[in-house]
Amino acid sequence: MILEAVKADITKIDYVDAIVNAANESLLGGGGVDGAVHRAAGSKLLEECRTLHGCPTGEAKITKGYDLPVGYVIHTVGPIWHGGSWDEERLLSSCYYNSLKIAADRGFTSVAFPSISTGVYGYPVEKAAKTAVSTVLDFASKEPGSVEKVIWACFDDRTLAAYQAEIDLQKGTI
Ligand code: AR6
Repeated sequence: MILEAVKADITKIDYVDAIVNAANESLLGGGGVDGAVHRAAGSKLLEECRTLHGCPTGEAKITKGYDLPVGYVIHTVGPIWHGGSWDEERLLSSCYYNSLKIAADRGFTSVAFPSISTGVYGYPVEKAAKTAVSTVLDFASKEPGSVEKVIWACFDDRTLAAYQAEIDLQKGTI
């Protein structure tokens, strides 16, 4: 498994099979990365999302990418941070695991994630990065040979530094 953190607008990434959207349970759009994904994909994305009837926190659903440079968007709903005692870590981990499961089932080999939950939803970025990287490595050990490359598209330097540090730390342990 190749893990990379890059500073990028995820809607511009054109070299993966799918990008992941940090959505809300309605799947009908919002601000942050969700707003950017819907703007870049065009109104057909919202039309398809309406047919999905929402998505519970921690789960994921797939749509086409429409006007995006990638073919597919995997929409997942991260937890809102309430201090850490409300199952946030397990739910964030589920977002990554379920998104990768969908990707693997479709035969995708590369996926780009945003920093799920660390914007409007308030999850501390260092904690989120730890859970994100460990879940991806756990997935790779359970489903070897499926998804080969995972990229985090980070919007700012602090987020990039957090994911880069976790990748360096956890890659050293396997
Ligand atoms: N590319 C990559 N990262 C981005 C982009 C982009 N174009 N735009 C923002 N980010 P957020 P959440 C970063 O708030 O915390 C929405 O309204 C951002 O700087 O997008 O999971 C949904 O509808 C931050 O580092 O997602 C939900 O209601 C990260 O993406 C809610 O926000 C996540 O920030 C979800 O909140």
